[in-house]
Amino acid sequence: MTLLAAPNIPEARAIFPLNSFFETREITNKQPQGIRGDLSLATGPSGGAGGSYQFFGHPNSYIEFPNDGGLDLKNSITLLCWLYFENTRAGPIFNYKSSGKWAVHVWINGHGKLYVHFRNREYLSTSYPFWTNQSLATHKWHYIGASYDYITGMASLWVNGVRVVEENIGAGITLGTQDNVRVSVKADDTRYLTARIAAMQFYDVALTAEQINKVKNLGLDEDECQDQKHNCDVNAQCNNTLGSYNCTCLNIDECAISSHNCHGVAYCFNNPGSFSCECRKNYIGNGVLSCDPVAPGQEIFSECTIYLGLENRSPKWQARGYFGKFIRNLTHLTNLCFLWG
Ligand SMILES: [Ca+2]
Ligand SMILES: [Ca+2]
Repeated sequence: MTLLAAPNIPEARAIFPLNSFFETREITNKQPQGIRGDLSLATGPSGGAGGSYQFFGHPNSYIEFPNDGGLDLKNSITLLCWLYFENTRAGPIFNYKSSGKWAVHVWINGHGKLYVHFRNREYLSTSYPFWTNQSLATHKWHYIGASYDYITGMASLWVNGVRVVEENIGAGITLGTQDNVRVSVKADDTRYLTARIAAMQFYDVALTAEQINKVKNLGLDEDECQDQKHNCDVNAQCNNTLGSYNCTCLNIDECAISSHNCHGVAYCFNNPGSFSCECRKNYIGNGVLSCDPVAPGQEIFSECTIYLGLENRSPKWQARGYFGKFIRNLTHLTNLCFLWG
C-alpha cells in the first residue's frame, strides 16, 4: 500500500482505501471510520480480491463518513476515487450532507455521466452544475474526480487523469463541505448507485493534472511481488496481500540434493523451509557437529518422547520405529536426546 505521496504532492486530508484490509477506515486513521450499511467486498481496480466495496443500489447500501471537520474542504477541493458502475442509473459518489438540502456533491447522472455541483456553505447554488459530455462505460474501472480552485474559480471534472470539463464558476465560493459525506445513497432520495468504489481521496487544494496522475494509486494495493519490491528469500514464494505481502518458503529437499550439513552418522529430514538432522541409533549429539557413540556411564531417562516431540514427528520417521530416549551425560552434565531403536 502506498501510504504517502511524493514530496511535491499535497498531503491528502483523507484517503479511504475501501478494501478488505482497511475496510471503511482512513488509511492513517486521522479521520473517523466510515459507517457502513449493506455492502460486500469486491474485486478492486488492480484486480485483487477484496480491493473495493460493492454498493447494491438500495436504500441501505451506503457508507457515511462522519465529518468532524477533517473532511471540511471549504475553499479549494479535490475529490477522487475509483469507480466501476453497473448501470446508468443515477446515484451519489461523494454526497456532502446525508439528507435534506444539497451541499457539494459528485454523482453519476441518469445518463451515466459524471456530474458535480459545487454549492456553498448555506446550501445555495452559486453556480450551475456541470457534467461530462460522454457517458462513462459501465463494467469498467474509471479513476474519476472533481476539483475547485478558490483563487481562480476554475472547477473541473476528471476522468482517468484527464481534465474532461473545465468551467469558471467564480472565485471565492465557500463550499458546503461541513456535513457528513454519503456514498451511494442520499437518505431522502430514491436514486441509489449500483457500483464498486475504491480509494476515495479528499484534498484541500485543486490538484493539477500532473498531481492527479501521481496520486492515482494512493490507497490502492501495491503488488510488491509483481513490482519486485519484496524481500522474500530466493527460495521463497512471494504472495501479494492487501496492504502488504508475505513470503512462503518453497520446500526444497535439502536431504535429496545433498545441500544439508548433517553429520556423517545422522539422518537428514526434509521440512518446509529447512531440514533437520538426527543422530542415528546409538549415537548422540546435535546431528550436525556431533554424533558420538553412546558411552558407558550415560544414564538413560524416559522424558525423551516429549523432548523430541515424537508425537509430531513425520510419518516417515515414525515408520522407522525409532523412539527417543533422554539421557544425561554424567561426565559433562549435559542433557541430550538421541535415537534408540
Ligand atoms: Ca500488496
Ligand atoms: Ca526443505
